[in-house]
Amino acid sequence: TEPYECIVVGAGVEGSATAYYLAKSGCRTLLLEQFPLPHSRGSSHGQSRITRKAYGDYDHFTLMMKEAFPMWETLEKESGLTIYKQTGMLAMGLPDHSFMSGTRRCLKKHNIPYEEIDAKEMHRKYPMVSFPENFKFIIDFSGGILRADKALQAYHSQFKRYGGAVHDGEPVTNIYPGDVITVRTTKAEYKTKKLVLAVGAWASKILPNLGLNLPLQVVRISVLYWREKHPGEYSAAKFPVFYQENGCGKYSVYGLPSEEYPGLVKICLHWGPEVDPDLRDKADDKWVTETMCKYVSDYFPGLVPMPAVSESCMYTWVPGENFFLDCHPVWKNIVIGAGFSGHGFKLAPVVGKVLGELAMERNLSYDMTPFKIDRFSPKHKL
Ligand code: PYC
Repeated sequence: TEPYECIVVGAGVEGSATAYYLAKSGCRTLLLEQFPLPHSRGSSHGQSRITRKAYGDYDHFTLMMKEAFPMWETLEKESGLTIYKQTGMLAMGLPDHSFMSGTRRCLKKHNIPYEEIDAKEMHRKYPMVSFPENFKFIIDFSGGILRADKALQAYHSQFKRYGGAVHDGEPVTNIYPGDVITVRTTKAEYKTKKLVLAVGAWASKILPNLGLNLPLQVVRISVLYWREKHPGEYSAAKFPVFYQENGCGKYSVYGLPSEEYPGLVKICLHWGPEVDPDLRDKADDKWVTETMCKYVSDYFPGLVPMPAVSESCMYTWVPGENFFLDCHPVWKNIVIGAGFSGHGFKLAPVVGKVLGELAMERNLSYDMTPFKIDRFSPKHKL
């Protein structure tokens, strides 16, 4: 049979967005996923993710988010599914904290509507939380919730509608690079002209086989849900999503209103123990729960300070939190998307577009300097 024009490995949100972009651009594409879909073993499962334009000092992510918002809207229209719910996004901290000053500067520079309030106004608007008096609060009005499960469903349905094929429950066992790449799985052998690897936490295991030893660290995230003492007090109608850089010492904290499970608010530490992605739930995360119990008890008087539900997820962390979006340094027809560092979901439409542009050798929509593979070690040993 004719080789595929492109194979995308990994049907998490980044791979699925890439496959969608490729199929929509007329490229004959196969999307391979190791687990039967849908599954909760990677980093794209669950029902909610934060979206926002506030991005500290990262101008390039704010610019990408300006395009991601209308792209999510297009996906909603195409699929008929509701993915985004606006709640606003609250950033809090000391006024001169780098995330606060960076966010203020960046939102102003890019003409993004926001409001900055002091503790008194904060207490008037959101009496259900109690942060220190010397804190400032920035509300990015664009912020809100992305319904993660609906987003994946929409990408898969639209990818298929544009002619793409999804083979799930089919792990890749070998990749043989060349002008035509051979991809062997547990079930078949495929030929393709272009390959996109968007394998999430498994990048740490797969990329070294292609000579790439990137600084990727996989951590387990405890996704914790806390019960409201008065049901509805932290509902999306009353309370926004929030992100507090360094909310717990060197670790950040984020949260979403009681929306996904009625009566339960999602508040999590933005870090966790290092894990092997195949042994995710073996990690000892007691310290994470203890840290978060104290945080919730200190700042959320309306929540029971013991988690009611605990789920798990993984981040694939890169120092500096810029992703890898680049071609393999030797085999240019292998495109890599990796290291989404716990903040990639909201950016998936743009990531998918850029990885698709790299695969199709199109002009790139963004300056890709921050995302280059060789930024850590220009000379890869291959
Ligand atoms: O990027 O806003 C974010 C985020 C929150 C939790 C994980 N990532």
